[in-house]
Amino acid sequence: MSKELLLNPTDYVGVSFWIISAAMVAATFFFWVERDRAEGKWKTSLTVAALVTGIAAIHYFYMREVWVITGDSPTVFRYVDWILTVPLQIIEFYLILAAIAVVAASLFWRLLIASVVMLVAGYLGEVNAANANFLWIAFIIGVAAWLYIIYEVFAGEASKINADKGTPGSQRAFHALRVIVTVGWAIYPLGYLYGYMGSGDVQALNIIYNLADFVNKIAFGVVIWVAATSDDAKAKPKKS
Ligand SMILES: *C/C=C(C)/C=C/C=C(C)/C=C/C1=C(C)CCCC1(C)C
Repeated sequence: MSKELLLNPTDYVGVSFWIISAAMVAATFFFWVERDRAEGKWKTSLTVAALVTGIAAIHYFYMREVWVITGDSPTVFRYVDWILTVPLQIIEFYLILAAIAVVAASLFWRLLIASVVMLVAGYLGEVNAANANFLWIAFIIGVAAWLYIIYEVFAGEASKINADKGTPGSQRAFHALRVIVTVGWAIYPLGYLYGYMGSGDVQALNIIYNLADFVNKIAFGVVIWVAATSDDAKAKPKKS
């Protein structure tokens, strides 16, 4: 990779950092303004959606610069972004449940700890990528933590609360968020596998992670926005 000071228009990875920076800023503005249209407790959910894309926008500016100047993966900035935004998304899940029922704080902590384990394992794997054994062990630990989160939202306490007490709006949001955590989040471990164990291609790794962030941060917020601004968001939750 040649060293550059300005974004080269033929550097498609660099351009993807740039376009996603703009999309993150635009999404932040959108969620922020649309907050006015949401009812009661949904307002906080839209605020958190805006925080996620806002934090990501700042990291994307930096990541683009690291990429353009060094030609290397901006691994540190990427994981600093994830360690801030993934827990915020866990808070989103929890807020949706808490809007409809009394939810044990321990559920929140279990999801939070699992997400931190997933990211710390992934980070250690990536910064020690020269060690193939370590790369695999980190991957397996990361995937195990991710599967635990999936279990919790499909079969555990979180899913039961939602099935029993949710309003149609909150249930739709919860279903869509489950799809994001399962299908959307799956892009990340696939990127890790392909980028380190498959092609060893730093460009592919960054394109895949960038695409994943675009989907998982912006679509995640849009799902919340749909629920927050739909008419039945105004409906009262069922009494248990
Ligand atoms: C906004 C950023 C998000 C939603 C980041 C999510 C990241 C993941 C779901 C990462 C998952 C990984 C594994 C499941 C295995 C180990 C490697 C990781 C960290 C890429």
